[in-house]
This record gives sequence, structure tokens and C-alpha cells, in this order.
Amino acid sequence: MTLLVKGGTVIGPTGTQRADVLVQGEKIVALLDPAFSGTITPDEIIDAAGKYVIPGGIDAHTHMELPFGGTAASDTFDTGTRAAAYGGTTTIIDFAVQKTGEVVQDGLAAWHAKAEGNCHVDYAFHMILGGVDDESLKAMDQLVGEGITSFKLFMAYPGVFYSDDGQILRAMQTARENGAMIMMHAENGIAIDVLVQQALARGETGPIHHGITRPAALETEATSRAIALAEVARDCPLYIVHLSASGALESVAQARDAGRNVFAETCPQYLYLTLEDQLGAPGFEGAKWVCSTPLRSKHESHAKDLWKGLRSNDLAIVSTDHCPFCMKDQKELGLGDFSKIPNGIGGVEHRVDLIYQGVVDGQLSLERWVETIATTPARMFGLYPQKGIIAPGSDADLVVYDPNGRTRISVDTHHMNMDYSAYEGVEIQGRVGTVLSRGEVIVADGNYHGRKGRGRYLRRGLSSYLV
Ligand code: DUC
Ligand code: ZN
Ligand code: ZN
Repeated sequence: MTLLVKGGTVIGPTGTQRADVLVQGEKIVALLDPAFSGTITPDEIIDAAGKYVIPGGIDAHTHMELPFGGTAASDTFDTGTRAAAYGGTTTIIDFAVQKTGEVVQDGLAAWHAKAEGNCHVDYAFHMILGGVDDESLKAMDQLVGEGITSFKLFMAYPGVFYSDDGQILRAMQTARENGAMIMMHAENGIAIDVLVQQALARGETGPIHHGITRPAALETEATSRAIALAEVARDCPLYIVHLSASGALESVAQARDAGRNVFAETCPQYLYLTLEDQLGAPGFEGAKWVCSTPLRSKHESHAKDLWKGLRSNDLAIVSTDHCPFCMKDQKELGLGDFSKIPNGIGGVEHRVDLIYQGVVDGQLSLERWVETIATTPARMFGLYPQKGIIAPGSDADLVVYDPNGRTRISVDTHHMNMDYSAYEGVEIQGRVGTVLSRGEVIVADGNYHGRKGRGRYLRRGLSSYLV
């Protein structure tokens, strides 16, 4: 079976070109000069005239079915990966969880059981370590051998996922030896918990206090502490997740300027949404946007600095931290006490569009759009060149993107299992057209042609950014 994506402009991390993309089976086999591809007679032609052709998006940070705050994230691997496909994301890297006290391999097996046979697009796992001890350190070595090459630790959530500095250092030393990436949720959770108790004691119970009690300074402090610990661990590879604060970005930039193995991602919510406008919405509405790290103040320069960081590569990747909860029965658990609102925002369906809007707004180049949503995630997490690039030999994961289309984001039209949209009413100048996953058309003009179970598990290599 051959297929030709014809007449489009192919965008890669280093440039754009008019080219036709020839697909055979699951793979890209050639990029053809349009003047010559007329001699080819493929089984199927996809007309991409006037459209961009980009590699399928890779969302390197999702939490399908994550148990959290007395409930569980509302997207299953089925609903979440289907929504991802609609939005032009053809690979997710989800976080398997070792609960505190659990054997790491048991946590991983449970995650495989949730995902296997249910995914619409390809998927891989990072591993959350809920406890660092001799056993889990040994497990890290084993998992790297099995293609799980990144481990998330938490400086936040004492009593749940929290690791202390000694535990973090030990995990970093192990990662330095086996080549894995340490991913860090960098917020000072011990100090945050004090602020939370003080706020509740004053009767400050509404959603905005979630943000106020997690100040930017405590993200900045934790980020620079993580960077220092990684330095002590002989420059262990460190990746800061969901970076939202200017000060944290400065710490990352400084480390990078010094040539350190320090990387970071941000998420669309920190580029577009704010503490005042969303978290501070009247009544309990703000609960929709309770996530950690929290949305930041529009009166400070965070969002502007994050866009700049994306341009300069101090921020390498845009992921979603997709962790949806419905308002009904889930976010509502925190009525009268913001600390009981499950933390998370859903967005796996809209990342490609929302960051394309950054291109329209003059914040990013087309190449940087593709790099931050697809190529760099593949390179960072050991999936390149199978994923993240339009090149002969790579998987035919392609998105035909229409720069003249429009997308209106709404709960009425989205496919995520959420009873609201964090971006309700937002209009994007651009639209996902056709989506191919390993050569198969799974979305065409808003119609779904994929199926549950077609997504494959991906064993990952080490990060391409390390020597
Ligand atoms: N942050 C969230 O908002 N949700 C899940 C976990 C996390 O770190
Ligand atoms: Zn986190
Ligand atoms: Zn997360």
C-alpha cells in the first residue's frame, strides 16, 4: 500500500520545503520534488495543496487515569488517545506510577494493563518514583533496559509523591550511571503545605488560593535546588516539567549557559491562562484551572518570558500535563477547601493548535512550532528518528495542517472526557486536517477513522541530547 501526501509544504525543525511525502505501509520512504512525483502512481493520494505537512505531535507529559486527590483523571487511555489523535498528536508519553510502598515493577505492570489494547495512537511511559530506596534504584537500571528511560520525582506533595533531597540525590546518581533522565516536579512542597494550612485557617478557601499558596518563588527555589543537586550528581540529566515561573526559567537558562544537562518544558496553560482571569473566576469556577504548578499572575512577565524561552530553546518542549477532572463529582471535591480540588487540566487535544496560534501571533517560527511539539520530544526521550521527523525510514505519523482553517475550542466539540473546556470559546487561526499514524489515516476532515487498540507501546532509547 503506497500513499502520497501531495502538494503541501513540509515543515521540519530546520526549514520548510515544497515536497510530496511518499508513504509505503507504516513508513515514510521518500520526500519527492513535486516536479517529479507525477511519475509515481500511489494507491492513494492525500491532497495537501495550501497546507502544512508536519510530523505527528508527541505529547511527552500525560496522565491518563491517574489516581489523584481521592479520584482519578477522567480520560482513559481509550478516550485520551482518541482525543489526542483528533488534535494531531500521534504519540503520548504517559507517566506510570509507583505508589509509595509499591514495587516499581508492579506499578509499571498496572500501567501496561491500563494502556494495552486501549490506545488509538502509539504510547510510551515515563516512571514516577513514589519512593526512592535500594529496591527502586535497582529497578531504575532494569527499566532503562526495558525502554523506560526517564523517571519523575516530586519536590511537592509531601506524604503522597514527595522525595526529600537525599532521595533525589540518590536517584540522580543512579541516573548519571545508567543514562536516564530525571524529570522534576519542582515546587517546595513543605513550604507550600504551611502556606496552605495558614490560608485555610484564615478562611481563604476558594480556588484562587491554590495559586496564591504556591508562589513563583517556591517554584524558582525548587528549580535551582534541583539543578544544584544534579550538579552534585556529576551533571545528571535533569528535565524540569511544567515550568511556569520566570525565575525558574532564569535558573534553567543559567545552567544551560554553563553547558549543563538541564532541560525544561512548559505547557499551553502557562502561555495563555492566568491566575487572575481563570483561577480567580467567580465562585467555584476557578477550580477548572487548579493545576500544579499553578497559573501565574498576568501582572508579572511569566507568559512573555516563557514564549521567549521557547524561542531561545531554554524551554525545549511544549507538553500538556494532560490530567483532566470533571467539575461534577471531581473538582467539586474541593468545594469549601481548595486544597481538596484535584490538581489538573486537560489539554491533550489542543496543544498542536494552541502552539500554532503562537506562530500566528508572531511568537514562534513554523520550524520552532514543529520542533517544540514533535521533534524535540522525540529526541529528548529516545524516540528519534522513528518519531518526530518527516524523513525516509521514520514512521509515517503525519498531520496535514490547514493554516486557513479555523478551530473553536469548546466542551461541545472536544473529544476529551471532561465536562468543561479549559479553553472554552478560544479561536485558533488554523486547523488539523488529516492525521496519519504509521501510514493509516485516523482523522480526515474532523471524521474519525482510527480504532481502539491500534496504538503500539514504544520502548525508548536514551535522550539524544546527552553524550
Ligand atoms: N500536576 C497536576 O496539575 N496534576 C497532576 C500532577 C501534577 O504534578
Ligand atoms: Zn508535576
Ligand atoms: Zn504531570
